[in-house]
Amino acid sequence: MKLKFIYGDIPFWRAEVGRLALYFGNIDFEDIRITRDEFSYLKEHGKLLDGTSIPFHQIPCLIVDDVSIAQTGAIARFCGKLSGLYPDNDSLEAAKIDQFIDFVTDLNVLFSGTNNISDQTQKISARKELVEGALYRKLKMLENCLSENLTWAVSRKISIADIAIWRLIGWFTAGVIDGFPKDMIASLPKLRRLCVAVDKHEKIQSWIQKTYPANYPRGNY
Ligand SMILES: N[C@@H](CCC(=O)N[C@@H](CS)C(=O)NCC(=O)O)C(=O)O
Repeated sequence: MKLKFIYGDIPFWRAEVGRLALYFGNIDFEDIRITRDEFSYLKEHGKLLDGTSIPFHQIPCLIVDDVSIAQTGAIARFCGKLSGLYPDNDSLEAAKIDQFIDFVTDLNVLFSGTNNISDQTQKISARKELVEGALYRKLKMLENCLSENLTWAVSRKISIADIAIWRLIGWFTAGVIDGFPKDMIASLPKLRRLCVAVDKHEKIQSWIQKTYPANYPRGNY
């Protein structure tokens, strides 16, 4: 099976959850990082310049032989099944993981609402309100869903849920989003512990060395 993973040249959670799942399983894939111009083209045409289909005109997209698969969650599950970071015969365990992936999407969508505010002062104030209100409320829910006795979100072993949570929280707390403070999860110890554990994992560290720019701001846990 030939795999091509298509996304931009940034370690955004939507891409990292799939790329890292493949890397964890030592599964060969072509890590295609498109340019801004190529992104504009695919948004308009639903394909790459070489004709590769991009179903919903969005990335990430995974090409499996000649079949194009879209949607972050679908790709993450597919890659996770190949690598053992997602079960292929335990529906309950799978659903437990799915709920976290979907929750990470919800958090992302909550943030995205502030992106359309063109006035910078209004944007920052909307984000501050979000961080202190709806977003923090959601983060506390996430904290409450984590167990005292487990390092990882779902079981005694790392899954695609942990990778998705780690990268989204890493982005939120890296100090790269205007209006988002670096100490956003300071009072959420289980979430911090999970993020630190993912960040320290040897496979994650090796991927970071291999693909992240030096001193890339990964977040504050
Ligand atoms: N529902 C999609 C959303 C993906 C998404 O919004 N991707 C962004 C890049 S991070 C994109 O392609 N935006 C272009 C657009 O929506 O036109 C998923 O889960 O993968």
